[in-house]
Amino acid sequence: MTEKTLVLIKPDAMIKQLAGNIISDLYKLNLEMIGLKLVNVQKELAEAHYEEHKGKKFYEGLIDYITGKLHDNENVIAIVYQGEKAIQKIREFIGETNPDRASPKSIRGKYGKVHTEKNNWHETVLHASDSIESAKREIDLWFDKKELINHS
Ligand code: 3AN
Repeated sequence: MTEKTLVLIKPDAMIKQLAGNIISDLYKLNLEMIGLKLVNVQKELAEAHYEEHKGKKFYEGLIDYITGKLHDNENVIAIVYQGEKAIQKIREFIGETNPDRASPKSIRGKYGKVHTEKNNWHETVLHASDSIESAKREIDLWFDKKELINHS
């Protein structure tokens, strides 16, 4: 089934200048890129994006992370991909949420980090939607319809 999904190249990846390598690797999944932009992430957007985690012990750290407070860089690259099994393909590519458990071949296995000194905060390099429903909600949050190619 053709799906759309949202990918965010997070502040840690941006500060480490990994964006080019990551996009290059993503081409290998044979998906179509239908939207891309650099976003200066404000608190409102971060809170809306991570609303399901509100109240969890890592929530405040997560908001600080995605708004760039932890890396002194609040810009992320947001990309929408479309294609057969796009959600599953990209989730496999990025690896498990905990970088210490992620496959060494995955992006989180290669570049992610668990900060034991900061309450086990997970530096996870990329965000990718985990279901059709969350992809729809997240794409609507991060993009205007007219910013996507061939939107329907
Ligand atoms: P994923 O990004 O794999 O979809 P979510 O949605 O459960 O994972 O979590 C969103 C983000 O919250 C993760 N990318 C990670 O940065 C952070 N996170 C999730 N679980 C934990 C945890 N147990 N401890 C610290 N940070 C976490």
